[in-house]
Amino acid sequence: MSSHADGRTTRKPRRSAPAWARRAALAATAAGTVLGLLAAAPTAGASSPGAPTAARPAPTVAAPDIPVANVKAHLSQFQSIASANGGNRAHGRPGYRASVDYVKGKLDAAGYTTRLQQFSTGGATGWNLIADWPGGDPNQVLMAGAHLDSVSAGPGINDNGSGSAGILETALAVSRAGLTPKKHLRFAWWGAEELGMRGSQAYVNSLPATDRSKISGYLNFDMIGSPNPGYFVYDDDRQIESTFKSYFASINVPTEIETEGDGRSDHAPFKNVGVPVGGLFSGADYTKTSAQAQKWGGTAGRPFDSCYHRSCDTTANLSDTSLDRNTDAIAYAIWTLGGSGSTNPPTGTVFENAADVQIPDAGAAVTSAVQVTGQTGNAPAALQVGVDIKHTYRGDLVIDLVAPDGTAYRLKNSAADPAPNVQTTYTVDASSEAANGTWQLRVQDVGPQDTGYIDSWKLTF
Ligand code: DTR
Ligand code: CA
Ligand code: ZN
Ligand code: ZN
Repeated sequence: MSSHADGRTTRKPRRSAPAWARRAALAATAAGTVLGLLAAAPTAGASSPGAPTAARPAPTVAAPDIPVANVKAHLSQFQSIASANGGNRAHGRPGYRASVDYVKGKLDAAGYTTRLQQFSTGGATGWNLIADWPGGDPNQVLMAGAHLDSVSAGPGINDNGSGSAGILETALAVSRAGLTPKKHLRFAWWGAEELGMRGSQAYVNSLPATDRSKISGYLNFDMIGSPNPGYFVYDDDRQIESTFKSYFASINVPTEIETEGDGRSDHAPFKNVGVPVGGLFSGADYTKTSAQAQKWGGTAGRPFDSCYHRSCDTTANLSDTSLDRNTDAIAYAIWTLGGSGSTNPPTGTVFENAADVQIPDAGAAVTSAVQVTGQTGNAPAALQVGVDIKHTYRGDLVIDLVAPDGTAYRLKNSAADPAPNVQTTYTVDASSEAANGTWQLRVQDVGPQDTGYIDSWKLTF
């Protein structure tokens, strides 16, 4: 337990080993891609630039078990918001914007770069909330999305508070883990889906073709907590589909292909422009068959969600099991499809500075420089920035890479993240920068209490 001048106290939750261990085995086998946080192992004493060093790959890490209680806490917030705003969270009503503000506040505190995209439809103003996790290859963007609006008839807790809360808690888990995936992660909460996917369509329409082609996959989550649940997997992109199927196979839950889905949720605008899509669905107002009840439990002859688009779509209209399984599947897909960064030591020339630089508590930024020489042309589009900072509360730290011409690239935002140390490798698109010159790592501690120092950092060309 540590305490801070502002009264913050932090206790690191203990992680349940068995579930985590099971997922570690899954991540290492089923998906064929393993996940590693590449912790650059600083070379003792090497401070002269240019001395080639190789980073040792860190052990692979599996996706975390997302606590379903955290997901339900977000749903309770959505319920309270609806209750305080006319009973719904519909497009054009105050409950929708209040829902956006709640989600945005959580993400800003967790170190995401967020933005609101405004659009008009149905005679009212709507907003999409877009949240980028700093780092990762900007040319390979993995997106996860869910519509945040409800129908006007009710609070929309399953449709689609469940998907919205599921990707929110997964995004917060990414922050808690300090994940540095190979791909750039982007999360999105859509407006006006119930009017016909208007928010997600506005987003896709706003994307230049070059940016669309950078989206390696869009994962959609619309209704993932239905009270009489089915476990449906979208069958659009084979890799995404098999990733989700691998997860459910690992927990011995059979799945079916989602056949109703085409065109019926926010993946449609992405699919229509050629982006690989996938997602999960627990069923709406059509009826669960006897065969389905045999494999999934629940009640045959009844709808998967009998409160679909009704006022009874409240926090009482949920299956915790469905919510838990589907949210864990979301995390597994983000960790797996997001990629690990290389688990092999980076090749190329390494420029390192291992001199310790003290970071003043809640004070001015400090810098550590490396002199890059002997390179030709510009820096790479996937420049590897290995960082080793010892600090007792990494959430206090803001970290930038500063190119020789002064251009700053944000590597890490401050966040409510009590874990110690930043020992990871960031990937930066520095292709517009001349390689040779003085590069700097700039670090600022913006939070009271807790101190630390730059132990070492390196650039690999
Ligand atoms: N249109 C969605 C509910 C819905 C119905 N079928 C599917 C299939 C796949 C995803 C979502 C849906 C809504 O009412 O928000
Ligand atoms: Ca869980
Ligand atoms: Zn709906
Ligand atoms: Zn929906």
